[in-house]
Amino acid sequence: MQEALAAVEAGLQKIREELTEKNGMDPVDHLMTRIKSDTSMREKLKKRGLPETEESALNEVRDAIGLRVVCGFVDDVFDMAEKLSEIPDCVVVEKKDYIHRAKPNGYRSLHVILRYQDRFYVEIQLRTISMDTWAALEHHMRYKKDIGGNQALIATELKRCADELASTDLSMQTIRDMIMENAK
Ligand code: 0O2
Repeated sequence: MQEALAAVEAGLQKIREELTEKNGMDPVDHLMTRIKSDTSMREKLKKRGLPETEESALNEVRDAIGLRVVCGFVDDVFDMAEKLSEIPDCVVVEKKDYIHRAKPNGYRSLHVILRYQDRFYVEIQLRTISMDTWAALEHHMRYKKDIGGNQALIATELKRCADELASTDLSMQTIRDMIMENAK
């Protein structure tokens, strides 16, 4: 698994360098990687009613190896995603675009599943800094067991924040486009 993670990370760095060279700006703010812990994998298999075997962990769960690419701007997310098929030994097997079609709770991100050397699935989550901030805070709050109060109001407010951040992302993209246009 470490080999697959390292290969995909190297592929992403190469794409990042190419786009930096082309656009004169680094598309990536930061990149995070993780291999799912044994406990977390067992919990996921149990939740899905799957046997807790290596076979299930490798073939039924597709995020044992995960990378998160956090970009400054929405266009950077899609520019990076478009090039993922260029990573050696990898095939894109699935794309879930929760940016153009956000989840009902407001979650936005682009998820791409790669298959490395026909052996491992690798999940890449690509999103902007704003989307990442919202996801991190929402995830943190979701796991607060003692969350009380008006659940419906909390969900509505979280969704409103996600939509406002998405609107800000679009404005920031427009500002960058104007700056780039002027710089030509
Ligand atoms: P963790 O702890 O982050 O790994 P699957 O991943 O196959 O079980 P699904 O729902 O088809 O299931 O996958 P999807 O929609 O691509 O989501 C996978 C991952 O995206 C999640 O992994 C989260 O990391 C993230 N995600 C999806 N929806 C939300 C959301 O509403 N809020 C936040 N904060 N993150 C989300 P895990 O395994 O659920 O969790």
